[in-house]
Amino acid sequence: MKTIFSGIQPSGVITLGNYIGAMKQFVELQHDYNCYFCIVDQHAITVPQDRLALRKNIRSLAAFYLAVGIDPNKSTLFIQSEVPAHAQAGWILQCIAYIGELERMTQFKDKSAGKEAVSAGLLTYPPLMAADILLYSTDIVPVGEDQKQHIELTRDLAERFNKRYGDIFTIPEARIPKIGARIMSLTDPTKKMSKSDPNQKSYITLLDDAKTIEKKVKSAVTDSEGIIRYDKENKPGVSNLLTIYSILANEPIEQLEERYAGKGYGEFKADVAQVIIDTLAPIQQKYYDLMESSELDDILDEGAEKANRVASKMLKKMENAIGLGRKRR
Ligand code: ATP
Ligand code: LTN
Repeated sequence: MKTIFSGIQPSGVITLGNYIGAMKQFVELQHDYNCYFCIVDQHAITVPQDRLALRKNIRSLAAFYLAVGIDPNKSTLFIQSEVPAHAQAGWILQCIAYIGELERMTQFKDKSAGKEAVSAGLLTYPPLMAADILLYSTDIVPVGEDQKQHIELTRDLAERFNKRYGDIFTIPEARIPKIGARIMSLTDPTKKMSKSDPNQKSYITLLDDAKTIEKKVKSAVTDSEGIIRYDKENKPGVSNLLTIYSILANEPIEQLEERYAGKGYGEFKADVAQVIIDTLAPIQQKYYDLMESSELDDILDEGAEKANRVASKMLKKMENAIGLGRKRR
């Protein structure tokens, strides 16, 4: 069975973008692959985080993984900082990576732009992500479009390591959904929807209630043409809403265009909001039940134990290949 690894940062409440671009795939893939899903808290601290909020977001993300349908009997769910091999392997891969290639990462450029104090961790984030992936001999990494460049760098680092020190890493591949790989911001449909966007109106979180969802969709930026058709270049706002509707209702975009021919944005937006509300209601119900239970801690303990077993073996292989430490008897 092939192996899948993916991670999400506990940097805020999960958005509809995270759900459509990443989590929805995870749930479908877990039946056919050996899956590891990680709460990448060490990645989250590359930008400032409030201590209490971070703790809360970690637990909340774990509950979301389960609420959307990750089955702990099929998949391994764990917290990155509870598996020390990630940081250790991340260090080794930092020593394989070149500063120039890290500076070229668009996520680094975006997140550091205009900031006075940028942490070194923001620059060395991709080798840590490479460690996450390579420690589990991952074949496939399901992610949204924005992570493609990081997976390409992971492949480069793995190939460089293999060439220098011997073939120990599997070269992973990104798996990016054909539609929904980049859900856009509701307030600026030329930017991706992001949970750390300072404008809360730009995203829908998986915990938003019906009224909030209605309001946010109603005020989503569109255009003045008044026609509901998919045209990403000229109508990014309407195209984004069509994408969301199509994926959540499982209906082709062309069919939606036909149904809404001659109808106005008001009616269309009300229906988009309803589809989102209907999708999120059962997830929210499960989420709140899980947050109350102790089941969550048992699952995370078991996940960390399994991940530690697998990851520490690969870390040893890496250290042996390079010549770190002593030869084990
Ligand atoms: P942050 O704003 O803190 O950087 P984020 O919302 O971009 O976070 P991540 O934790 O970095 O989310 O991403 C988790 C997964 O969700 C990744 O696979 C990423 O590609 C995917 N993803 C994030 N935003 C979107 C989006 N707008 N559309 C589709 N997929 C997305
Ligand atoms: N960089 C990713 C989160 C992430 C990840 C990973 C995704 C960290 N480690 C390993 C896939 C595999 C992000 O910002 N979305």
